[in-house]
Amino acid sequence: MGKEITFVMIKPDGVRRGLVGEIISRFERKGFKIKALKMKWLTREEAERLYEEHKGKHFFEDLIKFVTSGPVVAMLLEGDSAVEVVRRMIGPTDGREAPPGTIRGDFALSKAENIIHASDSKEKVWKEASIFFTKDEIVGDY
Ligand code: FUP
Repeated sequence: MGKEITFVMIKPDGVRRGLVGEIISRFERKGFKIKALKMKWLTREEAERLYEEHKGKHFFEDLIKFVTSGPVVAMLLEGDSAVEVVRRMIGPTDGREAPPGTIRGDFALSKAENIIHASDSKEKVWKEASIFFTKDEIVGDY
């Protein structure tokens, strides 16, 4: 509860399909404040750091290839219970099962290529954010 920051990344499929504006718009309309925003093409090392917890799993290699296949758009969003609320807005991992109204439910038909990533715990937010942002790239209150 209370004011919180979360990390979100629009994956290469979301960028390629021209969904950046649509996705940012959903978060803005919901009431989240953008605290940092950047487009970046991840290196293999950065991608491996982002998905460290999945190292060794059968889908890891494909996941790294996919997430480094084009630029991504990363952002920090601030708002009440941001981690939990944003996770609910993106929906479950598999786009085929994600309910309509969620970002994955509306735009993804795959488990591997599912448009968007968002931190699933407060502990992960700064670990993931530090791959993209330095402290001075996060804006103050406005
Ligand atoms: P999520 O937190 O919903 O992004 O999902 P996970 O952290 O479980 O997985 C991270 C990414 O790995 C997913 F976005 C897509 C990919 N993945 C697969 O390709 N196959 C799987 O079986 C599980 C995950």
